[in-house]
Amino acid sequence: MFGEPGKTKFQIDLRRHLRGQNICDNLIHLICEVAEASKYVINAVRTGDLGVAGTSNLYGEEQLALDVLSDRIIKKRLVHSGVVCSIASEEMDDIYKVTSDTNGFYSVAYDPLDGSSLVDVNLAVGTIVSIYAGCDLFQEGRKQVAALYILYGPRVSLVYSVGNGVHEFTMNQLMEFTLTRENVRMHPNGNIYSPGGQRNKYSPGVENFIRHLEERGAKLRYSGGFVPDINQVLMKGKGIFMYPALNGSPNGKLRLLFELNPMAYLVENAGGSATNGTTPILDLKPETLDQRAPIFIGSTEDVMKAMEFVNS
Ligand code: AFP
Repeated sequence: MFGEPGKTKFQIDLRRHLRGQNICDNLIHLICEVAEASKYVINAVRTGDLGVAGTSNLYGEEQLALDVLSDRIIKKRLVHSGVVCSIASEEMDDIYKVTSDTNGFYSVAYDPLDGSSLVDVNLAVGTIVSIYAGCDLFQEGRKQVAALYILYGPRVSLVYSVGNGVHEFTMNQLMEFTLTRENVRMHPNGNIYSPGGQRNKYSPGVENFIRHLEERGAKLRYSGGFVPDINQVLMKGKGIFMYPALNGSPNGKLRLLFELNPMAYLVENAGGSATNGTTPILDLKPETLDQRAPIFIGSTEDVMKAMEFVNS
């Protein structure tokens, strides 16, 4: 797709690749602005203060300084991008209205530093971004026009889709994102599983599903970070991540706007599936900012099998 003369795939930078996606310039600009902001988040993660910021977010969770700092970095970039009308962040209590101008503008829902509690034990964390056309952030996930994440691991990678395949970029020594995987595809089933939450709170159906996976020889792979755990399933092209309903938490833990919709959009665009156990994640109607849902996401046959067990 990008066999430019004299350029190998690995020299294709993010902006050049986006220009080949038949999307409007404002969306290209917005995605590149998020990529630029991630460079400042990286610096904060690598060198920032882990002290508690002293504030708490919508969910009553204490905000680490890094959460607050990362949120400030990304929000500032979005506000000044000139193409965003509404912003929602997992770290903000309400939607932030940038402008009432809606012509050609976008709405962005993001988790600035998902898994931030893992930074002080040096595990991978990430930024998750969901983009809609117009100013309504309560659209079904299937109406996203783009979704991306940046994974701050041993290497820094950026994975995006605008509905035309899923593509991975890796940051080089000049802090440029260059293409490393194009049109990532999921196999119909896999041999790894990521079981979120506490197993003693699983339903019998989920317990039986996990036993089925283990009898099939599947291996448990779970870091506690949504971005690295999903990235593993996506880049290996197989397997399933789940954060199911738990006894006492019927909607699980993960947030629909900031975590589930963008990851479901990416995995479906790679040929995988994502469901809450009965309905595709992307078809759920968001009603509130803090809405949560159970999730089974990854290889389609594994997700379908999970639904069989959960609904048996
Ligand atoms: P934090 O952002 O509070 O660290 O939570 C991370 C997360 O939302 C998501 O990244 C993980 O998949 C999930 O929580 C892990 O939750 P458990 O620790 O309950 O398995």
